Amino acid sequence: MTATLDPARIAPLTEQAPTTHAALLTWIAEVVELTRPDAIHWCDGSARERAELTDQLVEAGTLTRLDPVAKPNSFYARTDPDDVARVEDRTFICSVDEADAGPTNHWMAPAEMKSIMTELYRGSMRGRTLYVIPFCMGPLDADQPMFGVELTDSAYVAVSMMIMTRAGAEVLAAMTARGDAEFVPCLHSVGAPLEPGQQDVPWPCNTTKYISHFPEERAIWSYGSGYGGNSLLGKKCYSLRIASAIARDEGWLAEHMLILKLTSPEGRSYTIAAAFPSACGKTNLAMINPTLPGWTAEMIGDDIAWLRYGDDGRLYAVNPEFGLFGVAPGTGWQTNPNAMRAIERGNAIFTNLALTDHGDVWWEGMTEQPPAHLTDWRGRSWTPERGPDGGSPGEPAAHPNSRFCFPIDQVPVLADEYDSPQGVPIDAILFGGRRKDTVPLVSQARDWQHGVFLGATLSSETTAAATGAVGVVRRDPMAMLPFLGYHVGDYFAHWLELGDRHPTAQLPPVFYVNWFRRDADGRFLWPGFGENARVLKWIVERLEGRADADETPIGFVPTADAIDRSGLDLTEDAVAEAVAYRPEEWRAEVPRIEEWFATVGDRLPAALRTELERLADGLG
Ligand code: GTP
Ligand code: SPV
Ligand code: MN
Repeated sequence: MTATLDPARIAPLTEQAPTTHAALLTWIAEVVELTRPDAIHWCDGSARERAELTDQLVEAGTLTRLDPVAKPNSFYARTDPDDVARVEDRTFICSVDEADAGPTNHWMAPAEMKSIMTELYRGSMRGRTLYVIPFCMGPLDADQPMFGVELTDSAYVAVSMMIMTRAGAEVLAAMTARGDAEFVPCLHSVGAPLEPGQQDVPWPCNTTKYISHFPEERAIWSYGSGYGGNSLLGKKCYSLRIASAIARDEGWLAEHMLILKLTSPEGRSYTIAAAFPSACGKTNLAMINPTLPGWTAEMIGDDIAWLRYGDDGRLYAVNPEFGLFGVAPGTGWQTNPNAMRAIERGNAIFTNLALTDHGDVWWEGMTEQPPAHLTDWRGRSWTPERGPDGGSPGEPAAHPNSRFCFPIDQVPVLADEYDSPQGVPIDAILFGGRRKDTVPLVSQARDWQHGVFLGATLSSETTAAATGAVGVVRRDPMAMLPFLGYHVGDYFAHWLELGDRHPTAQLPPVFYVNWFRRDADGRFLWPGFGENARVLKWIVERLEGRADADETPIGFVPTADAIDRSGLDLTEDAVAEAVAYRPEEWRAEVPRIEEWFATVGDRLPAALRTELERLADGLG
């Protein structure tokens, strides 16, 4: 429902609102007063609404409709070239006390941030429509549904949030029915007001960007960017940064993890939660098409997991999201056929890919050979030989952080439990990173404390998922470095003490994987993707107490013959290279871990220092 606003009078807003939720109406009135939109639209989440909004976005030049036969009901968006990824240097945790944001977050005092952003928001929605998006992270029939409301002046954000979250009229009704339920207010503006008669640009945004979180207040203010994690505020901002602060207070975990259900040829099922940094393989593992006969894999989540205790003392995982916002490059019929099938079903929004001459999309890795001609992600004519007009020959046609976005129920291997309000009990936790060397294909922690140490010292090369340099090794604790809502040392303590939060706690075994180790010529030592099922098989055999391993100072490492090579064109020596534990590499790693722990400072739990000493002693 859209209503035009008289800027001098807020009353029509509340009179026409499809809710009586008092706190929500008060907040919206304040935002309208401040940002001065021309109209307000209450998102109901209907198919008709999606058609209206996508039509408008096509008209505005933000979206291009793709060929309806190849990609039904699907659209393509090209962003401003300066708005292509999360902006970690513009992301702030505005805790009351600076010390609570910790050494890994940018901080500003809440009052100071609010005064700066209030001035930015003043009149920032002029000439635009304010979209009200009531949403729920996780199932609506949970004991405690996790509500949020995003107010945004971007229709692209509105249609994307409708895919990524449970959102619309049903959520609003549930909020009202629960006696004006509490919700996380999420304010977003692209920061590009329009003067009367001013022509809009296809991708409005602002060079000034702030992605701000108020963890005590449980509120989010975002300004200046229309891109993914910066603007779809239910995702990283709510479900990780704010939720991690809630989880600490309530005794659970909000993690950057995929959730995967695996069934062995004997019919035994196991559920795995795995934390890898951005663009390090979560979506691909979540949708794995196992190459080992008899194994099946089903997806529950591909990016975020909320882990809470069940009555039995096990950790149960819920995927708070309702859609996928996945890295496109590298996704093809060979690597991720399940994603390709999901995309073929349509209803997708693609961002920063290349366009074919037939109104379809293409990206590096989709097919071995690119089409003879494309329009690249910046709208330039592109050929495989010359690259883009005005650019250089090697330049990719799709941006390395280009993304597909589609509803979760289009995943052909979706597990029935994906929508379960109780979640699914977790049998193993995996950590993983992108390392050329040092870290073996797979290893197993000795116990929970050692597992927390592996997570706390996780390292990975930076990727295009965030702005800044790519390929630089950094510590990315539990793959949460950019997503922690509080002090990293307190977060480690929370993980270590998790077992004390339930009388019969049964914490799962922890493993550490690295699909990205390379040989001297820079080639991957391990084929990855569907072949990762062989590593999962070893993990399952460890859970069942059946697989061989060597005990080393970094934990249990498989013997080369413990990894199933049947049907794989790889020698045992090659597998030995991939799984090798090399003490000299780890000796070089110890001072890097020491340096990282020094950064964490005096809130580093002593148990982690003990684990580091144990590693150093073991290495001799
Ligand atoms: P975010 O959505 O940013 O959190 O990323 P993600 O962790 O879901 O990563 P994703 O699965 O999208 O993979 C990122 C990139 O790594 C893609 O280009 C993949 O093709 C590539 N990749 C994923 N799994 C493997 C693997 O097993 N081996 C190799 N070599 N590459 C992989
Ligand atoms: C990530 O960067 O980890 C993502 C993409 O999953 S974004 O939604 O932009 O955060
Ligand atoms: Mn992610």
